[in-house]
Amino acid sequence: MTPVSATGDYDDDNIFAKVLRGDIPSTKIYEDDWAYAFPDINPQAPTHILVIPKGKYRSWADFSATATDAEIGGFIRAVGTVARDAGLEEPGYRLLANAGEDAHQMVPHLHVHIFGGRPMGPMLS
Ligand code: DGP
Repeated sequence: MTPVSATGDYDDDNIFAKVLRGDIPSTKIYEDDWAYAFPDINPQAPTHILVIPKGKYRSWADFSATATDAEIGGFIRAVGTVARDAGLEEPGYRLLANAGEDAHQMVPHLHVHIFGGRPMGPMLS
């Protein structure tokens, strides 16, 4: 796979759209009206969870510009709930959302990574 742009039309055939539709199997960790969470297929930490909004957003750019306050609030609340429910509050965890090619966004559906279960080290590499 190659990195994707954070802008442009939403692609209904992206991998996470298929996960949301159930066309690609995933293990549900959390779901509510706004968000769905499942394990990353290529974990980079003992706990590595992806949280995605149910709406059709490529990245934070169009999410922040076009989503309703209820969607944004619901999604952010879901991210915190998933981290808390996973028992990551102590000793801590990292949230990451890649947007666009420089950030190496691979899937053009907004997603937040939750990493936990090991010391993360410096932020950027
Ligand atoms: P990013 O580089 O931020 O776009 O991360 C995309 C992540 O998505 C990457 O860590 C691997 C994960 N991923 C890709 N395809 C699948 C899939 O089919 N199932 C799951 N669970 N994760 C996937």
